[in-house]
Amino acid sequence: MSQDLQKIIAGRRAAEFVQNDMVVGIGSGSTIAHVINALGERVANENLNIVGVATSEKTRRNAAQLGIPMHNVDDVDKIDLTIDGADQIADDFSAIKGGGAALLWEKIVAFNSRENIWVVDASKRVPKLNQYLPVEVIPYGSDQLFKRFKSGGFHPTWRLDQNGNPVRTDSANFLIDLHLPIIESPRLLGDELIKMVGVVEHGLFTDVVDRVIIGNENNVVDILE
Ligand code: DER
Repeated sequence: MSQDLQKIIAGRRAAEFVQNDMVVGIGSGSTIAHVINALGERVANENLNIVGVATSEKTRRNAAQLGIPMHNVDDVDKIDLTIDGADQIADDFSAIKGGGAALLWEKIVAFNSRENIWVVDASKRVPKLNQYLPVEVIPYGSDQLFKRFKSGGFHPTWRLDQNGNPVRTDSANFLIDLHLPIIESPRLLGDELIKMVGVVEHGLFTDVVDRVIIGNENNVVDILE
């Protein structure tokens, strides 16, 4: 089964966890696009009554175009359920997120949610986290921070757009991707990174997820944390 088919079946299964009258945090990325499509169909065909809270401007636009009412995170009392993707999910249910440049809003929405579901294709599951780690940084002083990452052995690269310019997040910050060997302790590394002056947030998500839905070769597998 292709990776995109795995994303589709996982995304549609995740959308089934959304109930009427929920405030739903809606993640970012290509897998979540299938969740948004499924929710849009339910709003149109079942009169599903929900309010969406976006984790990126792109998600806000896509969901609104499909008829999902979207509110800002500060305009709702609480988010009942957030459904998001991930770049990698380890056996201890820590994750690396931020491949889609939305990690800061994703983490804000996740930490203001009663329940979090991650939905991924099978390729995202790994024993331990070992892919590049996005870090969102304030532009002012970011060159100095980049040099500090380099001297600290974090093997940093700038997240650049197709024109070779630094990507700007929805909060107008830059992204520096760190290229590390296997991340043995995501919590310890996250605690180290967040203390560095100029770091806004990092893409290590620990102690967040309640349920992981994986599209695999056979069918969708629900795993409770
Ligand atoms: O940035 C993120 O964490 C997004 O959820 C995204 O990177 C997920 O990847 P996908 O496009 O394969 O769903």
